[in-house]
Amino acid sequence: MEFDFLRATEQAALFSLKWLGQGQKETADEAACDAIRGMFDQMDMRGEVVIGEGIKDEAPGLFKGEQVGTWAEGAPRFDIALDPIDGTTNCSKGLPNSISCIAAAAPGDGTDNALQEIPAFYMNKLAYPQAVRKAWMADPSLPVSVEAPIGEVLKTTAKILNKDVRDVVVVVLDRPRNQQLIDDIRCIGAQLRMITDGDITAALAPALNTSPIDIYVGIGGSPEGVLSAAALRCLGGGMQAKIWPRDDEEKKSLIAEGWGDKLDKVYRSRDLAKGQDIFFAATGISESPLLDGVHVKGQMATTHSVLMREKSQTVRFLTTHHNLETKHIYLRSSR
Ligand code: FBP
Repeated sequence: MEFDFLRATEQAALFSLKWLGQGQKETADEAACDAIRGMFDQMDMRGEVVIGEGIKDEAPGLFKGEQVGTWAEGAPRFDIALDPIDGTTNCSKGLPNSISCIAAAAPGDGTDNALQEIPAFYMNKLAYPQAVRKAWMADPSLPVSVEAPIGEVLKTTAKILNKDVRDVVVVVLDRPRNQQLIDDIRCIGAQLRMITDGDITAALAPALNTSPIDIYVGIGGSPEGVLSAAALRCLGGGMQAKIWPRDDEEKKSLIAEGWGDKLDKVYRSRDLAKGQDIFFAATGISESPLLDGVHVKGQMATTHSVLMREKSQTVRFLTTHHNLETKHIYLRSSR
């Protein structure tokens, strides 16, 4: 079953590729959605989208509440979070850092969703490597917290990783709302790498042995936060996140919807991705710190993907060669 989630992100990457660099982000997103839906239609599961698209920019998408899979009797139940393209702007400009990704988690016996829906646009996030998570779990008084001053977080991280603060590499989404954070990181002398879009790969990077990035911090999309949390649970890294209302209007509407008592809550990865049997699959569209992009030569396309499972913490990186003359991409639109 988990390989079918990977096939879905592969299909999305392949089918949206013709839009890479073409300046039409909605069309690219639509293509990726069509390919994911098409693959879901083939899958014997009872899936429900709990985190879909559309909330941030009214993108065409797979929406919350949509039932996917065959829903055959006895088929496994999954709550699904997905981002058919994270980094749609990057994809439309042909810039690095666009991926297609899906997280799936089997709900437990309780009534709660296995993947936590967050009705706010943004969360303030802090993602860190396994060593930092373990040190913090052993001593929760350490200032490894999305609420702690960033200087303290970076000094503590440096100590745990046995580095100087100036060698700690921090990624932040380049947005005015993150400016104070950016100034503080510069002031403390850590290495700053800003990204224009696509903060799922940035949040996963600290937990990858292959990446020079130690910390991802700052305010980015909430759905992306839940997807990152699911993957970090598979990778053994950690994340904390707090709802960040954009303005008073959003704050009021969150309170009116009954989220008032959650505005001060610090969500850990296991609060955002709390199901049993969590999978995370992603395929690169353009190259990123997590995955290389799709390469095409004549009729052959090569995709680079990752498939992870929380239960065993097995992380598979897959390079797949597709013969475009014989490959069938299942699409919902041509069902
Ligand atoms: P999209 O691909 O949906 O456009 O998201 C890109 C992204 O950069 C996310 O990775 C990030 O979490 C979010 O947008 C930040 O939101 P905003 O662009 O509104 O600051």
